[in-house]
Amino acid sequence: MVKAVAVLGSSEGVTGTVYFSQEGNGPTTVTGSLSGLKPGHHGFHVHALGDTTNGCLSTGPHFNPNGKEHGAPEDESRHAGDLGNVNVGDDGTANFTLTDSQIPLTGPNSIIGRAVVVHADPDDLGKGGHELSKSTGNAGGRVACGIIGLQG
Ligand SMILES: [Cu+2]
Ligand SMILES: [Zn+2]
Repeated sequence: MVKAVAVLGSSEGVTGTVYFSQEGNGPTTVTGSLSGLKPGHHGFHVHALGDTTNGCLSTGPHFNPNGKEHGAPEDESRHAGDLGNVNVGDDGTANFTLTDSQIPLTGPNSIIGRAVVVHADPDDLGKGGHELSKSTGNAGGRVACGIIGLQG
């Protein structure tokens, strides 16, 4: 079992923790809790870089080792980092668990040392018809992020 964690923060008061675990070559389980967000859907992705020297802006584009277009987690064609949306309740918090097969914690496409990013707006999953739909899901600004590091 390989485990990882990202502690999210932002200048806008958003906080959270996202845990990752993977057994062998199986899918990765992602369990997160976030607070301080506006209610509704927020795009949630793994971005390519674990660099926050200029805040969440420095984390680069969506992690995309296979050169695909942006999509939904269940789509055949998607960025590996496309984890869809998290749904934030009226109290500004979200608690969620998902499993995904494109974000391993070992091997050449490992997400260790990259970043998780929460966006201001919903991810349209590539289907919004906006000029950014096929690259970012038009999910707006980056309101919180954290670097994914190994956990014991
Ligand atoms: Cu993103
Ligand atoms: Zn994407």
